[in-house]
Amino acid sequence: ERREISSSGFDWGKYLIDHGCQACPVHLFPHAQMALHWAEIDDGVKVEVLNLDCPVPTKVYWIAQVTRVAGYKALLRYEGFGDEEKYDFWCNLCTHDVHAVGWCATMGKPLVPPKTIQFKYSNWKNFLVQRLTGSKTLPNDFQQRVAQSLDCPFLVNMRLEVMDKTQISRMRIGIVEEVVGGRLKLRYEDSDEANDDFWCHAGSPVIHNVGWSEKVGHRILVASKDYKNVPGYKNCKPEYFTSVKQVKTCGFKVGMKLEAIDPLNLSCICIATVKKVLKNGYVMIGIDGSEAADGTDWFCYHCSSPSIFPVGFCDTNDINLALPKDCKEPFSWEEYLKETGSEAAPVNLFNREKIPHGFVPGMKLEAVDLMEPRLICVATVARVVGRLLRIHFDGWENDYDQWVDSQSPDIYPVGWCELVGYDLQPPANLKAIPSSDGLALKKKPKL
Ligand code: MLZ
Repeated sequence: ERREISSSGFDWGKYLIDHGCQACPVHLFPHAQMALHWAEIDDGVKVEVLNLDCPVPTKVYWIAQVTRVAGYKALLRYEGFGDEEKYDFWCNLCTHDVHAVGWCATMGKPLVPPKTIQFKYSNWKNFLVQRLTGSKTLPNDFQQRVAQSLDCPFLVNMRLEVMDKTQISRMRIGIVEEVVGGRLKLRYEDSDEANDDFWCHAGSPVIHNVGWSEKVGHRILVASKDYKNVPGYKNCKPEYFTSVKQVKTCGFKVGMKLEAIDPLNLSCICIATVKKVLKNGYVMIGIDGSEAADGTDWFCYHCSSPSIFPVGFCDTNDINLALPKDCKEPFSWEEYLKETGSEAAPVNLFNREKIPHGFVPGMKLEAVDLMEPRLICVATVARVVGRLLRIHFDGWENDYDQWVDSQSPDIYPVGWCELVGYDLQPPANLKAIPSSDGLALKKKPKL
């Protein structure tokens, strides 16, 4: 049974504080909006923000200081409150009425101190001048930068090739139905079922330009020979898609063994076999033991993919290698290779690039449930193994965990859903924690 829990009411700020957790900083996500501009956004930055403690009916503003940053969100304190943290409030810097200091003066908007502390100073102007001298603020064009960072070349009704979610070994033609923050809601062109959609990020490795399958020798389901052009529809241009390292021949040979993230169970790294070598460095990989006889569950990985690993990777990194059902235990690669008469794919064929990143276990983020990619959920970095992350979905069993690359476009900073206007799935077990005003936050959903 599906549980739909609306994000309205999920309070990241309170959740982080109640659980004593940090959020992954925005600049760790290369595909995230504002990633390049976020390193400067730090404690002590001052902003102009709506004054919510003011009896006048018009919008007035006041200066506040960032006291903590969590993803796109910041805990703010109005100037004049000193060390008093009682009135601190969380605010998404990208979506709220937040501006650089000086914006009100430029726009002719009044700066009015909060009513609670109005009595504290008679000369507020002097106070502000003192407080603001030498302080940092947002860049002047902060709001424009946010707007620009939401630009995306993919437009509604454009066509592309997308992995068939019902048979991952082949592609189908997809049509962009919606674009949200760089994520695409795709509809299979040949499908007449309503709601038969597939969500993925514009930078996902499972989408390509129309014509890609034919070029690399991948299987594609098409309705007619003239599938490449449909009157009235534009195709997404090749340059819209994430580029992979250009390789002519990749060195992988049919039958070679390796370890790979199971595309149908991302909590497992499994024994896998190269089943087919396509062009331009793409290979079809089958998971040993779970292969459909007809190869319908083979999965296409580029040879530079960070989701395939040389034999021994799990052992070296103390990860449980998932074994085929009838596999002898304890498992030995040496014996397995002998028994199956196969060779291990040489280590130098894999992408061994070290990707420095700042993800640390325990950090919180928003992550796509790739088994149901419509869902973006409250999640935690559970493990870090080089560039690889194990993502845990808060409140869900560990079986739902997913191994993803640290540069995966399917993980986002705290506050991302709010920024792009998408529903965030709160933790499954969110208990009713009495909030400061005595109201229960949320009922525990039925399991
Ligand atoms: N249909 C699934 C949804 C699980 C969503 C979990 N997301 C982390 C189930 O209820 O098992």
